[in-house]
Amino acid sequence: MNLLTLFAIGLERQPDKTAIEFKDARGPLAAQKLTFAELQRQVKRWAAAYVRMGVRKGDRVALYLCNRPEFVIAYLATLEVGAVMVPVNLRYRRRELSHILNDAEPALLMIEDAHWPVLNEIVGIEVGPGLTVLSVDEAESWLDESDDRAWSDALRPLTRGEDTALIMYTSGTTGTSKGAVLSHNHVLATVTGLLSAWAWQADDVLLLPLPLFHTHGLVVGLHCAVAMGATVRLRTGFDTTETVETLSEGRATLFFAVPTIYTRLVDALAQAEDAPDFGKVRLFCSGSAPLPAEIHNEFERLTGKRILERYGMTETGMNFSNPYAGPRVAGTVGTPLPGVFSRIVDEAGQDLPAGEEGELLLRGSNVFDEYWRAPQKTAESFVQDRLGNRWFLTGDLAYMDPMTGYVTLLGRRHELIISGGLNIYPREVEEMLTTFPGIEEAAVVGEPDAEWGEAPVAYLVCSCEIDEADLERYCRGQLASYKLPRRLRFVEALPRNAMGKVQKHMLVRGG
Ligand code: MCA
Ligand code: AMP
Repeated sequence: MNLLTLFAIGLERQPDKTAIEFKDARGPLAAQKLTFAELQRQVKRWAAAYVRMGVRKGDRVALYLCNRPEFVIAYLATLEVGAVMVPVNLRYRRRELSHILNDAEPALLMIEDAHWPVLNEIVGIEVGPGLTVLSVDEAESWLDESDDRAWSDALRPLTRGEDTALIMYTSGTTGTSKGAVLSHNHVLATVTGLLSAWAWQADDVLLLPLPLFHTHGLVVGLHCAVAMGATVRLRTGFDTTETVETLSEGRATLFFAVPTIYTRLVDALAQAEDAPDFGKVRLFCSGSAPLPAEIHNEFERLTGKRILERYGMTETGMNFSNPYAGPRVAGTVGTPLPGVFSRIVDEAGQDLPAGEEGELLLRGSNVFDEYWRAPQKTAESFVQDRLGNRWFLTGDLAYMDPMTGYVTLLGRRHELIISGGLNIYPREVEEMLTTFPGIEEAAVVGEPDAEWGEAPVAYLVCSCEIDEADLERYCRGQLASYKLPRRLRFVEALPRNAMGKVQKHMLVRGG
């Protein structure tokens, strides 16, 4: 089986049903509706165009797109021709984009018109000239009339479960992001696990404001919906008012979000005159970062709905979930999803008894096999047990309740900062800061933040006075703006241990 054979079930069931209902949260894109049959027709057209342009099985097709129907079409067409989709975070700027394009070496990059300036700066300079770049805003100019009829199921190359479907870039501890290689089977494991664990139904309607370039929006949201033949109300981003309206009007049965979104909803609902009626929503899910117990309980008080918290990773898809029918415990991520095996081990890699804190290790058909072209990073990320099973070292510290088996995540072994569900690796920001004239050393740490969960703060050692406005302008040109330090602290020296290593724990305030 591959993802297309799973998606065909939804399509066969109800071709005339709306697959995607799209609305731009704040921008100029026109609202659209696509039935399953129309989606399939467009996918075939685009698949024919891809092949005409030389895309072959195993080639990478990168998507640098906001949430819009063309994202879904471009992705499914990629699978249709046996190619591999590489989603690129839309907030990424020149430096991050160049890295991914050089690393993944896509044959094709799909963009929007607004991205031509940055592409013109890098293609043929920082990125090889062999890359074909197409704007989805100009699709009618690069689609041929012949594409309407050129593609048929018979042309679809044989795609096995073990073939790669996605390469998803995840922030790297080394300062640059690395690509997690996910096969059809890996993604299928997560999707089929969630379809049963969360009781997905064909008449579900998912309100999805999360970006399709991350696992949460793409795999947990879009894939499950298409596989089930359910409708997605796709939004370009999160808007509090529109979300409350849609949910109160009973136009969604499912809502998936990150904790920052629930915090904003709680703030808005607490100020509203009337209690909202979210009666039609059968499931609110939260993931990607820890949901504060206070928000969990407050949301239930305001709406009568208990959020289901779950835990996943780009490398593994979804791993743990609170139960659909059963107690949803605030501050926990529940128990392993079907087919997921876990262990909690000490520093020496020895299994710990339930109730003790250690690193969480995972194994299962959802767990990726390797990072793209990075055998060393792959080797460092797995350990083998005596039976030869490979366990993925998640870097997440966890504790399992001995009575219930529910797992609580306690933090991360490494320095990762999670801001509003987005990962920030301090090393990447530090390396960029020290390229600014006058900054000699930089240390970036996460500090608690009421809205974002955590926010990056930079400690800087400088050889001259720094103009903060200049520095901000410089940083904005280099990195996605959510990674920019929220505060700068100028210090004489960074605290270091005898080995010369920066003692970051001495810098963290309020932790
Ligand atoms: C936006 N900004 C942020 C963040 N998001 N700053 C810090 N942290 C953030 N998360 C900044 C922008 O850079 C911009 O800065 C300003 O806020 C306004 O941008 P805007 O797009 O309007 O922001 P927003 O719409 O309010 O976005 C907040 C958000 C969004 C809705 C919470 O961040 C979001 O959708 N987060 C979810 C990401 C996600 O799906 N993560 C899942 C990863 P400036 O104005 O200075 O330019 S997958 C995963 O983690 C695993 C596998 C799992 O378990 O799911
Ligand atoms: P990513 O690297 O974007 O795939 O993010 C994966 C990381 O997000 C995990 O390793 C966890 O640290 C974190 N994460 C995901 N879901 C949760 C959750 N429900 N609670 C706490 N952390 C989470």
